[in-house]
Amino acid sequence: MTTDELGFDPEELRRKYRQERDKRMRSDGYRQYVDVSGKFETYDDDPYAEPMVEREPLTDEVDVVIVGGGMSGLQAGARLRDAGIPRIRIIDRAADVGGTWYWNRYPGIRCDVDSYIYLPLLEETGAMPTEKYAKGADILAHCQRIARHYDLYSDAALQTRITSITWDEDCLRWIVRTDRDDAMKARFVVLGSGPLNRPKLPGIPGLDTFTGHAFHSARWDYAYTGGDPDGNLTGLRGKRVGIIGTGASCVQIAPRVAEWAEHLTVFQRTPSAVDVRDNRPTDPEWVKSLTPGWQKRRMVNFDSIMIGIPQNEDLVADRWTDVWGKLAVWASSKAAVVETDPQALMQLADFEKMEEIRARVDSIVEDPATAEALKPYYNLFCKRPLYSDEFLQTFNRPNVTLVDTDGRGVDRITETGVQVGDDVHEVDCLIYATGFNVGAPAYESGGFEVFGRGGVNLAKDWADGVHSLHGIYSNGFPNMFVIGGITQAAVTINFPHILGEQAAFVAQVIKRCMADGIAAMEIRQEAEQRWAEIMASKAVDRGQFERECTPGYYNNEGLDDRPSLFGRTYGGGPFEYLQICHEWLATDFERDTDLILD
Ligand code: N01
Repeated sequence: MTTDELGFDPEELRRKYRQERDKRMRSDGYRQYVDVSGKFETYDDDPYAEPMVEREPLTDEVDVVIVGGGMSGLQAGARLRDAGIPRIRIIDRAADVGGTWYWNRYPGIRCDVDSYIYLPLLEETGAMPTEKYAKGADILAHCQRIARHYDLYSDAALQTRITSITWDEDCLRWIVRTDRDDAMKARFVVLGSGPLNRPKLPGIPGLDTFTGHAFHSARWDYAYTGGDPDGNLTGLRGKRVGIIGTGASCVQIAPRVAEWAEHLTVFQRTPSAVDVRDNRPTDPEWVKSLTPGWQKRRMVNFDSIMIGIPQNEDLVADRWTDVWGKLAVWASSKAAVVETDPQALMQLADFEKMEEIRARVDSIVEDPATAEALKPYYNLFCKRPLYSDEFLQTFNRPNVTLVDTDGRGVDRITETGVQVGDDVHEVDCLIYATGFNVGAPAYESGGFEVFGRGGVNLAKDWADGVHSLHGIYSNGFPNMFVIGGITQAAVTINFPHILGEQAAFVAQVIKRCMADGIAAMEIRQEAEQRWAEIMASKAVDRGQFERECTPGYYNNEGLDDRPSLFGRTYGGGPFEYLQICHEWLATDFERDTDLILD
């Protein structure tokens, strides 16, 4: 097809994408970021908690300790309750359950996945979100609802930071130690601390010299800004505010801050792809039409479309599924007549989609230079696609400035502001919307150590790569299960769906062990070896795609030789993965495990 017929020049776009990527490549990769520890540990303080409730150290024994009260831990708790397990203890350093939705309470926060599939256990708890894209506060409330419904609060240990989890070979129990001097015993441990747990700061020179007020977006300081997640940020009146980072968090924060700050400056390294959100209230007629099992069907329908399995109906019908619909249209279009290579066809469809997103910037942002700077030049799935009907509009306000760093990032933080090139932009308040150490294993993001059989340290044991069966069970660590570990498991855009399925598998295993008097179950090395071979045979070569991408956490910041975030997952997709897990439990559990009876 000609450039005129396509409406864009693929070669010119390819050249431009590479040029933009090359500007952003840096030799330090992930090392450019700083953890919220040491001299930056106050960035990790909990701004939401009431004063800590004193309690005696726990030295009792429970059936299961669940590490983390987020979407993994809550679903594990729910499924374990369904399985009739009596003593379940969720441990979380937060003062409540909710995980990512406990910590992230910034103004404007919402989920950008359809709430009717994102919020788990809706039918079980009799809940229904009020909007297609739920507010963060509503998701947190739903997490609390799950905890109440399944009685997960009564034995929970909140505001409790685990320091170590050690397998005691004499009593065949895990000993869980915490910063509250607890030394409790647990027959089983479920690690579910989530991949978006640990905030990261940019390693910008002068980070520690700023004398104004600064915080990370995942620890919003309402004591300073006033207001709540709906806005009303009266504390920002008369203040000059800077936001560093233009990912999913900033896209939601900036419109609210702009309403209250005297001036907002947004510092951008790479523009996000921001598509239409089109949020709407839940239709009561649609709710009446639902029949039992509707949520699971909707989840499966969404995930199917997202991995290219044709469906008669698109139940979610949003911008996520629209992209894949578009690819299908392309596959049957006249472009397909001249271009039969599916990857080349996909690339053309991606170019078209991104042209649409760039045209949207022009149609909204009035200042041409600002509009140009806000246009993303990379393939759609190089970074997480975003959805907002307010973010781009924010740059038309007189009190908002975009400082585009042309891919370099901010040069320096000074005592009073942010330096880009020769200009210092003075600010009173600086908000780091710079994301998380995505995909860090539970022990790393949770800041504790795990010692398995023979005192083996999990961090050292996995230093050269995770060894597991299904990303859930690991040799050397009996009675321990990982939920949401990503590596060697499957992922979907609707992440809670996979977490829920993994939770159900783990609950089945624990139920079986308890019913059959199995004191310890440990996966055999041969089983891990077999899984590693299956993983290798199913590996999808994302190398070419990811090398062409602008750097980010999806592609190890563009340079690492380690497998990327998605490169570490099961390549056959979520449905194959779930079927394998099911079949393994039904047929191969005994072959693949060493069991010690009570
Ligand atoms: O973080 P991010 P986030 N100078 O890592 C920039 C989920 N989530 O908190 O792109 C200047 O996406 C960095 O620039 P660049 C979701 O999975 C979901 O926004 O690396 N800027 C980038 O713009 C999401 O993906 C929801 O060039 C610097 C930003 O910081 C994940 O959480 C809402 C810089 C970090 O963006 C994380 O999102 C919120 C520097 N030196 C979050 N260093 C919803 O469901 C880094 N940056 C809606």
